[in-house]
Amino acid sequence: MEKDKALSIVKPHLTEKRYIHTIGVMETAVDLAKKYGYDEKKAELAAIFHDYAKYRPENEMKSIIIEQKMPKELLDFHPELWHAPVGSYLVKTEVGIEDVDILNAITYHTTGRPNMTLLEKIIFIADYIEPNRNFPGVEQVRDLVKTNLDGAILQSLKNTIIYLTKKNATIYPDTLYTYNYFIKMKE
Ligand code: DGI
Ligand code: FE
Ligand code: FE
Ligand code: FE
Repeated sequence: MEKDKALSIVKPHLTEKRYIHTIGVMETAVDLAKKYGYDEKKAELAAIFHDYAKYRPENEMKSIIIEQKMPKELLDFHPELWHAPVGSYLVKTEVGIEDVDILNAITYHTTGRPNMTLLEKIIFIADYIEPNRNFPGVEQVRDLVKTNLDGAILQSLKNTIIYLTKKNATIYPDTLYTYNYFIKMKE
């Protein structure tokens, strides 16, 4: 699918701010695909659709998680996590994107997972560092990504885990598994 077509499909599903974020993720993902040697068009498409389900009503997402037999555990954690796997499902069923690499990059863009593919890594970190983001520590991650993609992901996970613990939020197991995976890789 062409970029302009994809953007016109996703736009009505997003707020203005989220659409600007999506453009930022798209441009960052294409840059990273160039840098780390991945299909730029696939990275572009995955980025455009990564937050497709961000504004779906919680009850709709919940039904999809149950009906599609996604991990039930999701329902015990914050609904903010649901838009990633549900988005992947809706991008397949509503938009007609069948590419499993793209669908997995959408599914895992919020928590990551151990053994991420290059595309999953690109979308995960592009979502974190795109130019409109201003989390504490994002500059350090932007620097790291220039030389060390895995190191940048690990740092972003550390920042997210610290942020969640400060809020007394629960941490989804995949987030911790992903963190553990990248820590062990350094050993
Ligand atoms: O959708 P975006 O805002 O672009 O970014 P995202 O899909 O990475 O989701 C970000 C939100 O999800 C952010 O507020 C942090 C939260 N999050 C990430 N990992 C976890 C988490 N929330 C909980 N409760 N547990 C997690 O493990
Ligand atoms: Fe998201
Ligand atoms: Fe993210
Ligand atoms: Fe996002």
